[in-house]
Amino acid sequence: MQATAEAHPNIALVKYWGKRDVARNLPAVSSLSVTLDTLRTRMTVEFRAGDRDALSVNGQAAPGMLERVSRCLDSVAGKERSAARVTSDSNFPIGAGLASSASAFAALVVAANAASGAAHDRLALARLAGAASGSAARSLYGGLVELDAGDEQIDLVPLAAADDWPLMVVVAITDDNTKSVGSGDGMIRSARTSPFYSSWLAQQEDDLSAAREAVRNRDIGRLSEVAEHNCLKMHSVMWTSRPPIVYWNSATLACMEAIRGLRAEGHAVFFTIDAGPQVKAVCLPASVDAVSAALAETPGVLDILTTGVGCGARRIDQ
Ligand code: 2P0
Repeated sequence: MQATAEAHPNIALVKYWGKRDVARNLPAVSSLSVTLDTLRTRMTVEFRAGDRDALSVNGQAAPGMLERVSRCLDSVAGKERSAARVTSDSNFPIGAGLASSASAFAALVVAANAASGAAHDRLALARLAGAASGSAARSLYGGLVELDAGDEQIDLVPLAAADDWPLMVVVAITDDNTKSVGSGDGMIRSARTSPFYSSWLAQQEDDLSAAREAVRNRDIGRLSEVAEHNCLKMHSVMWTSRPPIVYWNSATLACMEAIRGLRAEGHAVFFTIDAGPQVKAVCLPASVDAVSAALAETPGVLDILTTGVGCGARRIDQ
């Protein structure tokens, strides 16, 4: 009745921003991501006697997140399940635009599936994780993966395994506080108020097909162009929402400049930025030392995390 799973966050290179069905948490657009390696969430789920679920995150009770976790447990183990004690531990800042909800819900569904004996397959678990947090569906898979928004339900398509293309990701932490606007609320606001939202939706398929082809050809130059453009479009939608959603700070911009400078020197590197002020630089292994050094000395950068490409969520206590 107890199981522990581990999952890694993923970073979208073609972003998910917008929901077509808020109640079912279905994305309005497909997306394409890379699963990280060094960053991880470990989640233990224990079903036991009692009438209340309990959640501890990094050693502290987390009642504010419990309802979402309980709903996700219901979806995996059924509403008639026993009460659960859930213990989550992440080795990176949570709620700061580093996709902590992706690794958390991916690990949660795998642990709950094993602890309850529910026997859902990986795709079914990805759909259940996605209902809790859209990006979490992608962390069920390793390497580079596409989330197809589908008609009725999402689909997940692995494009390259973790060791098929040894990309590196350098994360520049510019602020480790919790973000002011959560992604879910931000997406709903953007869909209602940004005049650019409809263009964002209309262009996504073109970006996806370009990125898919770049991955197929292991063409980092092409991936760089489409990923930076797609990221800036998503942030343009955020900035033009009412009230505006601005996740960047001055160090975010300084990191973007540093990455452009590295590229001008011949390094294969590009940036992407999510719902937070951190900058993720994606590069080839030959450039990782130069990228880490340049970002570490960029004004306003508090810390650097370096990671390769990781595997999908899995049980780790067997
Ligand atoms: C992404 N983000 O594709 C985009 C880019 C943030 C910016 O997916 O509302 O926390 O729980 O489905 O999964 C963050 O979204 O949102 C996200 P919900 P989630 O990675």
